Amino acid sequence: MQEIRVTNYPEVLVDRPTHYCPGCQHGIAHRLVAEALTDLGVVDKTIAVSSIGCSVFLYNYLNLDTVEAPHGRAPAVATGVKRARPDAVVFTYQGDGDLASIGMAEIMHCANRGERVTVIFVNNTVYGMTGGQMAPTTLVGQKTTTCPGGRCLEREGAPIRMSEIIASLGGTAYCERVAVNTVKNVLGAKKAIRKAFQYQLDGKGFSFVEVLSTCPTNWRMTPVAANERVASEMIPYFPLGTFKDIAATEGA
Ligand SMILES: Cc1ncc(C[n+]2csc(CCOP(=O)(O)OP(=O)(O)O)c2C)c(N)n1
Ligand code: SF4
Repeated sequence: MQEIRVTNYPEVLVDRPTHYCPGCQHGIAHRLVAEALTDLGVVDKTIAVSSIGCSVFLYNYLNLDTVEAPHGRAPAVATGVKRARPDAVVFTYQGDGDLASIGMAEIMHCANRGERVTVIFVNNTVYGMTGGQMAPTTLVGQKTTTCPGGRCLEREGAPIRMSEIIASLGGTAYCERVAVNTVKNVLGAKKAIRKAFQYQLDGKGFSFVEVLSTCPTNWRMTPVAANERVASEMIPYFPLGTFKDIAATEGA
């Protein structure tokens, strides 16, 4: 079989085989982060904080100084890194199990304090790495290994919409939810990620981008069907858009 090599990628993105499953969109999110940092010319002063989940190996794909945080604690680790190195561009990269479950307290307080860090939140509605258990973001009726009959509203409550919560906190400067299921949405996601880093560089406050993402393996779907599910099931419940932009409210 002929090997297909992609060559027009930013230097900070490492040329190596991926461990992500076919159709997983973590790779697209990695590339968009790499492009945004490259466009802004801040690769050399960026420190990533990777979390626990399928993206635990973020440092294998992005040639950046990286700190590995315990499960859910990336916003607390990023707080320490940024306060120790205020000139660095600091970001966390977290899944929905990591950020919205075990790490719920850390993300809330980090945003509320207005830490000058950026959070890339990859929401695929399951715990991917550990075998597809129910996450706080699992949709009502969605079958997972811990709710094989589907998430039940009465029993497990409604899926948590993190962007809406983060936008309500005083320290948040910018909060947007994006998807990478179409070319148009990928371009929108790139713009949002770049803007989030720009706000950090401008010292505006905490910036947060939620990326709706697929997990074909644990959704038990083909990559194509999983991509279609983003539009048919995820976006109706997790609407795309800007939930807070301090520049808009300041008239800047
Ligand atoms: C303290 C602790 N509890 C539980 C785990 C097991 N664990 C590893 S990854 C993970 C869930 C990750 O899911 P998510 O954050 O949604 O990321 P994804 O794998 O879907 O990208 C869990 C529960 C752990 N590593 N450490
Ligand atoms: S298990 Fe899901 S989130 Fe993890 S690499 Fe595979 S598709 Fe991606």
